[in-house]
Amino acid sequence: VSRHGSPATGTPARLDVNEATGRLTPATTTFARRLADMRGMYRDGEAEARLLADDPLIYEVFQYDVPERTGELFVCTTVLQPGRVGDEYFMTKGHFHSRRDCAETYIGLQGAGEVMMMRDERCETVALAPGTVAYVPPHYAHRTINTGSSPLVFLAVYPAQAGHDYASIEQTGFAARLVDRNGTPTLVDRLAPLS
Ligand code: PAN
Ligand code: ZN
Repeated sequence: VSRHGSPATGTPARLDVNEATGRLTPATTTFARRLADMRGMYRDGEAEARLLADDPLIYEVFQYDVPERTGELFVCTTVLQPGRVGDEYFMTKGHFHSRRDCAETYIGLQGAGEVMMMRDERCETVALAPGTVAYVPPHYAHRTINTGSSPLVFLAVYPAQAGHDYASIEQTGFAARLVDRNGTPTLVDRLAPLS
């Protein structure tokens, strides 16, 4: 999936965000990730295999592209569906920025979830909901997790030169996972036994 489409011209623009659906207009790149696009990222392989029969939509991204040069900002929305693979909540793939010195902000619009951030194999989470902003500092890998029962919608703004390093996360994952333990989102080690 290509992360970037044709860049907008860099002229003043007004973007409309539909806070209910998460759709950003105009968006010059949109992409969706289904479970099959993130095989192996959830802990419970049997639950994953069962769900793959239907291959549910996990999330969609609507992005307004700008030239990828220093000083420009990408703006995009993400709509992350509610659900679980086994006891693990639906989540984004997650990534480091290729340019590790680039930060990001997430602005919550709908639903409830957590942003997991990791540096040097240590994970922490920050809650994301309407009216909150999660700040992702430089050097932190980041992934969003929907702990609610409706879509989690948020707006992201990040430097145009940031780039996305998915490979590091595909190889080793995050050091922690967010799982449902009797209805409570609980942070566990990535290798914690299945409940
Ligand atoms: C976000 C994410 C978006 C989808 O826009 O790209 O939520 O997650 P993945 O990129 O991990 O699939 C962002 O952090 N951009 O830099
Ligand atoms: Zn990012």
